Amino acid sequence: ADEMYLELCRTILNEANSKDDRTNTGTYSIFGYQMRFNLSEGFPLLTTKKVPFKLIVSELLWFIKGDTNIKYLLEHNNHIWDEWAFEQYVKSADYNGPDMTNFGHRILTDQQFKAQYDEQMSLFQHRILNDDDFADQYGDLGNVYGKQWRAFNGRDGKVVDQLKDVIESIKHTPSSRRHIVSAWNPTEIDSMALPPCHTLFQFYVRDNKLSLQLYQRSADVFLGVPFNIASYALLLHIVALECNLEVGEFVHTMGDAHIYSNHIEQVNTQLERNSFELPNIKIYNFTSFDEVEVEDIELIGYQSHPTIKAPIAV
Ligand code: THF
Repeated sequence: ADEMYLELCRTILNEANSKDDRTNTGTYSIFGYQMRFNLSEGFPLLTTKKVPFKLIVSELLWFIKGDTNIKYLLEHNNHIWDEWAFEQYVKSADYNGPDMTNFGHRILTDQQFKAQYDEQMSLFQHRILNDDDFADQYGDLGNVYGKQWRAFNGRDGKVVDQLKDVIESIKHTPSSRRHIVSAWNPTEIDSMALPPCHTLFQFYVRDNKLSLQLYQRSADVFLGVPFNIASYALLLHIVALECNLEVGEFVHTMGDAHIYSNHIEQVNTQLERNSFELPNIKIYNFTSFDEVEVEDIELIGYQSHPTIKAPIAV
């Protein structure tokens, strides 16, 4: 798995041109790329840096439950979506602390501001966890993945549980070419904290094996992609278990695949490392795809190089 990923990094470093982006961080970007992971060879969690698997699990289970409020993530010590909820809060009339405009950039260069930000963020997290009304109002990211997967709003008030429906269709018409879940709802893009990066996925069944392909419109190769690979591989395991199928391949197709200019050093560090053997996963007490809990998922035999820290672009 690492080889596939490191090859993507090398390709971007060798071929990409610099490109401006929404976050004003600057990226090296290519358009159109595909990786394939055969899940029978092991679970594709990168070993050339430590990837926090627990965070991937709680984020995926949060999507599967149809939840869009970061409260669940905070209860699981998962902070990967905090900035997007915080951004909505500090832009609202209810926020009256120090000015947080452009916090994503300012925390990188201004120590004094970073201290103010940390304090405000910690107050914010505390309130999300302890004040239900506040959490309802400011913990919610809008109509993001969980909403689209489980309750996609369609024509004439029709609400579609795409994930449940696709599982039914895999069970009843495995050979179908319509096993699709779309997180991209054009009528609701303006009501999301961030339009979905993982736009659409499709399942495929052959020889009793279930495969999944993801189309990701925008791929943050250093921080996001290692999460995304493991997350969809885990989703494939869960759906395969639900449908009584073996796991096949995870195919990862990307649109704008980019390395942020402030991640280049980190990528070079990772490129110098040799991979370890892949871990495996086990899912215990399985009853139904949407009743899996964090404790039911075990990662076995994960050996990795150390973490490589990098700032997230907001
Ligand atoms: N925004 C950007 N710029 N990149 C993304 O990958 C991204 N995501 C989600 C939403 N917006 C995004 C959030 N996913 C980390 C990993 C995934 C994220 C957000 C943050 C991250 O910082 N990972 C660290 C560890 C973090 C920790 O330990 O708390 C790492 O080293 O892997 C696209 O899915």
